[in-house]
Amino acid sequence: MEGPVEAADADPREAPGEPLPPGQRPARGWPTTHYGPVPRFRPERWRFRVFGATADGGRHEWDHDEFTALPHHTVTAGLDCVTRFSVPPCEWGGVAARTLLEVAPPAPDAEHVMVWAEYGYGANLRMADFAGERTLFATHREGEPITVEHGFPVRLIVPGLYAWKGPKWVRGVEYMTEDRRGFWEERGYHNRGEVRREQRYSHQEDPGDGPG
Ligand SMILES: Nc1nc2c(c(=O)[nH]1)N[C@H]1C(S)=C(S)[C@@H](COP(=O)(O)O)O[C@H]1N2
Ligand SMILES: [Mo]
Repeated sequence: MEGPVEAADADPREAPGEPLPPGQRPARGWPTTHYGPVPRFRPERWRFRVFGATADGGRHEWDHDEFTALPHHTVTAGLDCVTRFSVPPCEWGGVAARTLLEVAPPAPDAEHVMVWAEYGYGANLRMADFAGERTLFATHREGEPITVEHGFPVRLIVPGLYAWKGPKWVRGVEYMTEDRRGFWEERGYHNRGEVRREQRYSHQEDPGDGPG
């Protein structure tokens, strides 16, 4: 049975020193974890795109100056890798997913999104998780621009979900009327990935958790 859709942002770790989520251990420093090479940022070519099931059927596009001029929000959150290390909470700054939903509204039946990064990496999210008030397209960490290894110019932070749900080097968001698995979700990770519930692997999915 599909339960009521609640955002995963009830992450208790809003402050440093909170206990780690179940099954996690502290990371040493801040490791760099990703599949494939680190992309080069070309500001003149870079665009952030919102497309798919938009309210007006069109697509929205921002260059780097336009994207970074969108309203700035901060969120305190850690990173929880499904391979069991956790990076303690820190302050992220950037563009709230809710801001994007306001300036580029989705069609009413768009209940899922795919967040696309360089090289075709994508992570699918429920619209309810994407629209959580702490979901952030981070450009800054502790007031400094994030480094290229950690996702410059833009990475997604989704408090409460495992960190693979937060692509680094984001290039766009696709609003979807039907769910589709992203890069790691196709390779055995859980379609939802909620940290509190240790939703690590696809074999743990209940009916309704994934597109099948
Ligand atoms: N584009 C892209 N984003 C990605 C990944 C990736 O392979 N490609 N890996 C994810 C995983 S599994 C983790 S744990 C975090 C790690 O972020 P960090 O390197 O900043 O610690 O990035 C996530 N974002
Ligand atoms: Mo990860």
